[in-house]
Amino acid sequence: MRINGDRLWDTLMDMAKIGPGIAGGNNRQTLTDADAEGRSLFKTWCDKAGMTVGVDKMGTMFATRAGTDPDALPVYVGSHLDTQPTGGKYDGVLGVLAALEVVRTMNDLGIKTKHPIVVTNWANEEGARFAPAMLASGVFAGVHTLDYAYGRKDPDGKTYGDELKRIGWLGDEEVGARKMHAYFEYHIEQGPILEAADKTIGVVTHCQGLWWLEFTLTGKEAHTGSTPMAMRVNAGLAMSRIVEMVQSVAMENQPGAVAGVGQVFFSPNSRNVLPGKVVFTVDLRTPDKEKLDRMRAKIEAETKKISDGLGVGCAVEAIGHFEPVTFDPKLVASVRNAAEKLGYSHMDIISGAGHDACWAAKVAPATMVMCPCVGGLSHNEAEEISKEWAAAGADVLFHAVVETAEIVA
Ligand code: HGY
Ligand code: MN
Ligand code: MN
Repeated sequence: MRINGDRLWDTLMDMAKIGPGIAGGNNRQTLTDADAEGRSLFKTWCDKAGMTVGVDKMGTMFATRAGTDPDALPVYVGSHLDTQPTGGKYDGVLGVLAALEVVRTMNDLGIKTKHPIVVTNWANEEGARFAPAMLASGVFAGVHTLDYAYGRKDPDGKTYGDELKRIGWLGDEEVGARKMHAYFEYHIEQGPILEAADKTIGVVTHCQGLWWLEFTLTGKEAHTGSTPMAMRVNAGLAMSRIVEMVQSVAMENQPGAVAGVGQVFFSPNSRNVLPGKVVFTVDLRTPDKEKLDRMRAKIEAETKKISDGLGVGCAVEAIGHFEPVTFDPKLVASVRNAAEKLGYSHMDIISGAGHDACWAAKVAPATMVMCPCVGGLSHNEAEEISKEWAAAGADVLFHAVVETAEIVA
């Protein structure tokens, strides 16, 4: 039993037409009109596959294929359709559309399972527009309140709650009311390990933990031309020294730790005005909980020395966090056995990127399947996978999901 790789690939390419980027990828950021369009297309496909679509108060979509036992908790299979501003065509999208392909294949083969199957599109996995990442699955797992989530603002000051209403995808289901028998997520690796090892399947045993630390530095707006160097309260200089220090802390903690800065805001952001305010986020990750917290403490202690030394005000707020995750050994084994049975090369792997599965794992047995991506590149419009890789991971997902959902006929 195999999925239909051509149909999966065509479905991926159809979705990729919505919210196109400028360099072959996608810009389908959460709660934008492009996201709304992608959601509608996904719902059309789910309706055609005979599924019933429900939406919760965070806008997460749940498409149900009935099981034979209405009392049996469903097996959830999903990921996210929202993308980074310069995202690829596969990050998240592959997991949602491969889950749809699992159902389409079950329909083709007339497979019945005891447990229902629920194909899931989590809202705002990326956290690019509204921080933190995995916001909707975080509310689902009870990590964030609905009010906190609704109040999250994008760089233009728009709130999550208002934007969800505006695009017409505010659902009526209580977030987290659904109970899961198991959760599976299929995702591109977003790193170089599988391709370098020439393995087709990643059997994901763990996911590394994360801190997103938002730094607000307060300097003194002044003329970049007429202000003597000794008179400057230079928040931009403080930022650059902190970014350099963060790099050193990560390098001191090799192997198995990463840290960096992807987003910086200068205010007033004028070429000839020293910034009065600099806001940036440090993204810090490692699979080792003790190391994660030790690195955070070191970065914050060093930051104080740097900002005090320059007379720059400094506030640090943790705006995102999850501890390293251990996925469910039984489900991990079902993925490994499926890869073995199907004859796909595979290796155990720790996920470098965060996923909705990290929060699902707090409320249900959860695990992931991974396929390689070309050059390990992701969060870049040039993100690429092969059609064969896409289909192989979906085959493994299909077998692991159907086994967990208990075939009846
Ligand atoms: O940040 C992450 O790891 C994910 O791509 N949102
Ligand atoms: Mn993703
Ligand atoms: Mn991503």
